[in-house]
Amino acid sequence: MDSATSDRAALQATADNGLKIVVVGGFGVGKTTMVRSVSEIRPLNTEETMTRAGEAVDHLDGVQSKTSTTVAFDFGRITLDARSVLYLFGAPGQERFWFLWDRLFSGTLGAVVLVDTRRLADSWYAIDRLEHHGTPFIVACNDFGGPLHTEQQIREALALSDDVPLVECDARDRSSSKYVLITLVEHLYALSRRTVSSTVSSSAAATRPETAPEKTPEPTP
Ligand SMILES: Nc1nc2c(ncn2[C@@H]2O[C@H](COP(=O)(O)OP(=O)(O)OP(=O)(O)O)[C@@H](O)[C@H]2O)c(=O)[nH]1
Ligand SMILES: [Mg+2]
Repeated sequence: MDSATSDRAALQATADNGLKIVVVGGFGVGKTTMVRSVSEIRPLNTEETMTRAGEAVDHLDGVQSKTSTTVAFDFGRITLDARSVLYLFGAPGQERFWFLWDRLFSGTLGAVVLVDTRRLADSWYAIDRLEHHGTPFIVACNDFGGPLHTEQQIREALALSDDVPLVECDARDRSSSKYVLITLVEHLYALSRRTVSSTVSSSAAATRPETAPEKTPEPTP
């Protein structure tokens, strides 16, 4: 098991605002790769070699070349500013580890659902769990050179509503992975602004008098 602690940028003492983000999705869609490419510290990975013993339970369709898999989670970190830090958790993708997801989602601000467009159905469960938890998410299609689908086809296949951002990325590329995280943070910001404005307008409606003030009669000429 490859585990490592930070060997680079130390966390500033002023960083007191930790924001938890989860990267989730089906088996082998590139979750560990994304956490690795974007983390400013050497990430903690829990990768284990895949053996023949797992052949009966692991679904290797489309990912036959995979030799290792995440057995717990990946962990990385990105400093946003002097006070705010993103903690990035990569979920394990194999079905036999899905029981860990619900714990991993606890306290999560938002999630990235990574998708391999050759295996769209493998992402359904992740979306289902996030919706169940009410965790906001965006969807990022990782570039495996899969079949070209239109945005509309992907939205239909994943039953995504129009307000869920859908982007393309290459998880191996740091700037591409950063772009995905920025899209998620912007989405969370937009959602929080929407919540604040709807709270303000509903409390304004609650304090408004129920009956309109009586009209003063028009003076007769
Ligand atoms: N072509 C291509 N390969 C990628 C990309 N991202 C990841 N890979 C490769 O896909 C394989 C699986 O990547 P991982 O990051 O281990 O996938 P994972 O989702 O963490 O896998 P599990 O934790 O086992 O579910 C690795 O060999 C990566 O090098 C990408 O954007 N394009
Ligand atoms: Mg992994």
